Amino acid sequence: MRIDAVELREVQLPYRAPFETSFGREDTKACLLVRVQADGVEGWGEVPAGRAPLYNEETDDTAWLVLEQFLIPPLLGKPAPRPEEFARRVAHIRRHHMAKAGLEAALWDLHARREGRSLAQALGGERPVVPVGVSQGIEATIEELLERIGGYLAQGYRRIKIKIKPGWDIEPVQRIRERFGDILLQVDANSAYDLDAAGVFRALDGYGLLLIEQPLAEDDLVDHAALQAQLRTPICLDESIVHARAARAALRLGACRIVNIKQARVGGLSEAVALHDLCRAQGVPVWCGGMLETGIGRAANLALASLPNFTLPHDLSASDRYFREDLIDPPVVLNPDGTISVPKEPGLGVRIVMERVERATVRHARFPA
Ligand code: OSB
Ligand code: MG
Repeated sequence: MRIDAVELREVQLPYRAPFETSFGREDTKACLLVRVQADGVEGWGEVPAGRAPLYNEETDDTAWLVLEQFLIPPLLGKPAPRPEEFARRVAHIRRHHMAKAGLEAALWDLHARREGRSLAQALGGERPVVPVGVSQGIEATIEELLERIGGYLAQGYRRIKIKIKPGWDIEPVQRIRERFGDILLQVDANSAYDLDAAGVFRALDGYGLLLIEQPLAEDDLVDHAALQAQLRTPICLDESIVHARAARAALRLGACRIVNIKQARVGGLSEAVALHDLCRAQGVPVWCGGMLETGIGRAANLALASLPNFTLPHDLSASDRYFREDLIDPPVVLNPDGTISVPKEPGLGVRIVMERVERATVRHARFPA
């Protein structure tokens, strides 16, 4: 299977509602789509970097540059490498994990489609459906927050995660508990605090949260360990876990008890599977995080979440939680029992609607062999 061309697109898709975290507020999804074409078969991947380097150091522009200059050229006209082999070949290029992950996902899709098996099967997934929740951003008022959460619970979501930041932490949690009782609830600070704020987390410790996600700086495992020692609630790391080795260090230090896995953050699905396996061997539960992906990136995340150690509810919601119109049809839907079904068709297993992709495209380039 010789690679004939790789296509890059930057797409923009309005969110149904603005999404605010401790690092910023956005009302439009911006990401790259990668399409690999080889012998009449194609594979798709998503690079969920976004416009500004706020979640990590990457942006759509940096990812475009690294893909165009370093990741795509060695592939053109050559046999399509197995995704694990691709990951080994680009390991010497430092960071740029999301750029690598998008191209690797396209190679997984390509090979799985050609073999007629689903991506979930190719990755070693076992679950036909996965439990999911909603990640709820910061709102202008607590009343609006409660109204949104009430809506999600009514739709059947069984776990709520709220974004927190200094000044928006204990009170929203307390009011959610008052209004909705014993629901599965967790918080995500996206690194907005330092250890001087340990008192906030000791207070949150009394609310029976499933976990506290990334309270402190991305590169500060030592302080996370100091904080975890003061809490009963498990700390879960997201931004800090940039590859499987980071998780090994975090677990050895006692910096977390749960790991959020995002294939884009760790540089690809191969590394994500390695991270899953490492956590499984140590008895550490994992769940699948999200980057508000379009249906294309979400299909890859769903396949990954079907692996056996993905036991906690995921940040994978139905298409209509994110967009009025997703790039795939049929859209991702929530099952009545609060799960989402893992695609079974070959590859990503979703139908990409090209006219919607074209309409969302703001930049396009095709790199032929
Ligand atoms: O920290 O998990 C995060 C979205 C953008 C950047 C960071 C994060 C998130 C989410 C979205 O929480 C979860 C989802 O995709 O549903
Ligand atoms: Mg997070």
